[in-house]
Amino acid sequence: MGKRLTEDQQRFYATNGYILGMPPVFAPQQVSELNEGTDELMKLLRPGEDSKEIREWHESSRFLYDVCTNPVILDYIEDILGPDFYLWGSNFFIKPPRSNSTVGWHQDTYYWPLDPKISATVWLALEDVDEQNAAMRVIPGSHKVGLLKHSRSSSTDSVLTLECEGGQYREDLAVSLNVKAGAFSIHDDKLVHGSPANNSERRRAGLTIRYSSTIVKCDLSVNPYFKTYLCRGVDTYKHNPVGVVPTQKFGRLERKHISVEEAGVEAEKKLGLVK
Ligand SMILES: O=C(O)CCC(=O)C(=O)O
Repeated sequence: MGKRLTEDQQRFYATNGYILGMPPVFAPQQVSELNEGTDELMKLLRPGEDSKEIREWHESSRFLYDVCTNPVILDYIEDILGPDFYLWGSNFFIKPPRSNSTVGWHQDTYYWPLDPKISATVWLALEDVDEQNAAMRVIPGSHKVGLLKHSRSSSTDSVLTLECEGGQYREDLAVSLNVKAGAFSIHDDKLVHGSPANNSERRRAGLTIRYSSTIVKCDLSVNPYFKTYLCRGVDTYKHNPVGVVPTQKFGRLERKHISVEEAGVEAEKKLGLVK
């Protein structure tokens, strides 16, 4: 038994690469506050920007930093990543009602210049999310097949442009990660996942929070802005720059973090993802 996950749940995660069904970490009143806080962050967006631009703002907004370091969430991550891990990423995936926006099948690890591949993502629901309003879908066990070939998507509706090439995974096995407001799922960085368009009249919104074991090192030549926030344990490796905890409640982050998607094909080559 871990701090929060039973042995069966830990085994399920190891086998399938995801876990859900944990009790909500935020009660209804707190979910309202989460949504109000998210609205405050949205007010900081400039004309032409949308919620996708709110990326790594836990570095500039104490409100978001506190959500990302919620002790109950950290207990779950400790059960998965072990005693020493840091927070480094956060971003929103919001699909308004009747939105064509999709997320193509991908492995997070393809996007991240991180090594070794020992990271996990919390997908925290800001409202009830299910098949009707485009919950995230995952291919159970696909985290074990290794790094898959990705190519740049020509679909204009996909929020992410690097997508797994077809034929490498069993789409027919996909499972919908239905999550109640204030609850969350967790997925492995190598798991194949994506999400369809939101054809419902309900909004669909989630906050993703990314954590890595302290042994994980970022290639700063790809993302020079990478910052870590030790959540639990000790960082004996000291591989990465350490971030400063924000003091203002709501603030923009002017630095743009860079994933392999933005860094382009040169970074893909450098990281050995393509020849
Ligand atoms: O929310 C989604 O549709 C996709 C989220 C995602 O790709 C991720 O959490 O890595």
